[in-house]
Amino acid sequence: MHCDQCQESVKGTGCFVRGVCGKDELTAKLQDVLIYAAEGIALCSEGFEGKIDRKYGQFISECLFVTVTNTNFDDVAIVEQINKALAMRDEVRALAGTTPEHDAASWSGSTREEFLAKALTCGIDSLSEDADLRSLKSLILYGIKGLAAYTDHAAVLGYTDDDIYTFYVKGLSALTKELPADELLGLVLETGATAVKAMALLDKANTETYGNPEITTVKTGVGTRPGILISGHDLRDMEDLLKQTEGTGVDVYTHCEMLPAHYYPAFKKYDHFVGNYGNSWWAQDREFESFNGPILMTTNCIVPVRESYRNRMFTTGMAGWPGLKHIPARPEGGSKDFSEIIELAKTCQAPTEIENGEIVGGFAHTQVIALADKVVDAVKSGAIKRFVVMAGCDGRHASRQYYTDVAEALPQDTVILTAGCAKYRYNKLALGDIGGIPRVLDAGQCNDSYSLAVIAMKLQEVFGLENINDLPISYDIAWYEQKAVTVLLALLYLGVKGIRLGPTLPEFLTPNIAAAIVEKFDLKPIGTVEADVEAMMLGN
Ligand code: SF4
Ligand code: SF3
Repeated sequence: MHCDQCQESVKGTGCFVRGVCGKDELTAKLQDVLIYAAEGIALCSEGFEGKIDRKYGQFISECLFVTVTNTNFDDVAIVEQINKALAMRDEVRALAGTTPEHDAASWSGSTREEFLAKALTCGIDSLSEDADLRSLKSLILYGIKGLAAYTDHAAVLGYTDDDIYTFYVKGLSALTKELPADELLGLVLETGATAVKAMALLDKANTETYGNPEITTVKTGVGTRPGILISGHDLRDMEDLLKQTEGTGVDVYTHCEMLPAHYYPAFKKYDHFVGNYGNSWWAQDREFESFNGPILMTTNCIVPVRESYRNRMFTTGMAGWPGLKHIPARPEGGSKDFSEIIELAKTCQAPTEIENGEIVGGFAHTQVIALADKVVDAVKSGAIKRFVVMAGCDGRHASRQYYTDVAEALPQDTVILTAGCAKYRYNKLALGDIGGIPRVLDAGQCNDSYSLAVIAMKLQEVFGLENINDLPISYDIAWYEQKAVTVLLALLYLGVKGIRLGPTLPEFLTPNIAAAIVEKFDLKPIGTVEADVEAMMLGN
């Protein structure tokens, strides 16, 4: 195996023997083959000038999502997905009536062993013999993986954008071709453009389905009834679970990236939707243990499952862990069936309390724009000197203490705009408010980073500025998995310059490619807390 797609990859090399995330060699290889099978569908779709049928586009979203860090570790499920992908590829090829030259369009296999043998020739090292070209292709692939996850969430709610599927064809088939660096760089930017489309689509899907997020206070303590803990990013699963638990005597709690579900008007009517339990994904093993009741993982991030809660943990959608019960997809027009989880919850003890406080959030673009007058007045009067966007992912490394320290070190006249699980590094600190505006404005999940871009564009309009970089906004982004790569590419595409990225720059960027991106976009690695806070306050 060779995997370097996340921030926690083994330094200097990527993961070769076993992932730091817990992904073993066989799973990693099967995931490579699944990507290769998706590339085959893309290649065969070129015959239709990229106008891929939605059925295939949506299926590619799912294949890519399966391979996002910490989503699916279940070899049986991945083998099944590869077989489906090969069948789809053959279907598309037959419709096109021609077979592209590349092996991805024609190889065959059906067993786990055949797929593992295939993996020897189709991992990330096969993308190119040239390290810089391979680096650019990796950036495109990881960007597409992240946007595929967002596109899948939107599709679950019935929202699609054919341009995104058309880009899958272009972007994924490009990975199988020898292309010059400038063409690949163009595709990197196109990935950013498509990332914006995917996030805008998901924003529309979420807000039209569940309403616009509103300022909300979420409790972090527990009640006396048994509970179900739901994690990941899938709001439709949240809806199904809340409906099915109503009147059962079972409470529902969010974990990690599901916290923002509390901000949506559609979910506020449920009295048994009581609060958020715990912190960001990497602390889940301890928190799932003390939760006492069933846990439902709707997407990433799963960490290696402990025996103590294995028999009360479930996956659904693209998520998977070997041996865990997987709740099947919802039938056309119907709902998923969570009755087994609910019955199990009734037999469990109430959660053990690990904290008892509050988190305030719900500052997606509509809510912030509703406060625009107040915000603009505060900027004009000097009460707010600067906004610092600290969105992105959280992770295990101690070096991420940097983000807590920056949040604490920023002057009182700054406001932090956040989204994604990165927020857990500072969203429980008592950072106060500025004339009633909290100093941490949480827009929601990682995909809601789109909201932060919308807010920036709105402020640019209100202040009559020509350039988005003239706003008093600094960007200090944390990344971990591929959705954060997508968010970063989206921000770069929107013209945002001077972003700080940490805790380290991606391993998959070679020095040459990193230097090219740094020069073009003024992207910078994080430095010390003191130096970065000082520089940001000076607009650097
Ligand atoms: Fe390593 Fe990250 Fe890949 Fe897991 S996802 S194998 S930690 S690079
Ligand atoms: Fe977090 Fe996994 Fe990326 Fe959605 S839950 S942001 S890391």
